[in-house]
Amino acid sequence: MARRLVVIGAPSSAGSYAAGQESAPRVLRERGLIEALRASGRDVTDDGDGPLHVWRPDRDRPRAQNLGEVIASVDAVARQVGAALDAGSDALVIGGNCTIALGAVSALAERFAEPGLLYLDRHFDLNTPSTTSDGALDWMGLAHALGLPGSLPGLQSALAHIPLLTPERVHLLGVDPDATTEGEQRARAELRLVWRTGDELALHPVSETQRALARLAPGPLVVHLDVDVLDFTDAPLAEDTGGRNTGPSLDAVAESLETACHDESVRVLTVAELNPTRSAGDPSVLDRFVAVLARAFAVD
Ligand SMILES: [Mn+2]
Repeated sequence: MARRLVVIGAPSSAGSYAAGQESAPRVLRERGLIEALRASGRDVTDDGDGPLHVWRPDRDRPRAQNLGEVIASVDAVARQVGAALDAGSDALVIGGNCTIALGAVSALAERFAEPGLLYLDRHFDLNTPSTTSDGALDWMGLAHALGLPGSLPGLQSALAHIPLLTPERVHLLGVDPDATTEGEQRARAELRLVWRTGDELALHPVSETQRALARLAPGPLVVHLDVDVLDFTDAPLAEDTGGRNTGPSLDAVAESLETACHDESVRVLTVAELNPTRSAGDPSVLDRFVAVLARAFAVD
């Protein structure tokens, strides 16, 4: 029998370049997310939202903007996911920024010995305030999970362990190797991270996902989707508009998510960096995305 599913909103764009992602939980609910998940056969509880934070420039801390708000969002996700796990449920977390993955893995790490993370993202998210000047914490999450030099102690102290993850417990899919900083390139080589490109994910969404699940077995696992992994022309959902005509289609990512979420080891799916203003001219993509999430969790 399928486990129950708890839906959690993390309406924060504190770690972003600008406002927008904080409205994703509200907009997806308005487009029928909860009803679609129920229609797919799951016993769904909507646990509501964590703290609302709208991005604003942080002139006091320009290279780690809105750190306190980012930590509060990570904390709230960890608490809400933890409660879902304690009730024997799976969780779907709608962000928000990519840092929500830290909260989800942290909740698993408080309860299980060796959680893992399957990370679908155009980026490595291995930055720290010393490797990028933009100050957006939403692409510094994996650096903090892995405990890279330059990590912020305040953000790390919100995690169940330091480091939260070892490189062996992480698998990245959909990366654009050109969309990295020099610091990320050094870190990924030193850590020997296992990663596949967006082209590889586009061509082989099922087998690449199966390979990742086999490598990370037995879990339990968080699957993280930054919607910037998608070809922006096919599915204009992401804050980052750079992925035009590159990366997997929404159909390909749907196959990957369906494969992952039907695996017993996967307990949490986190969805991040969805900025609803990006699809204002093509709002049907939001309905397509809701359908993809429902298909991912559908009971066979
Ligand atoms: Mn990204």
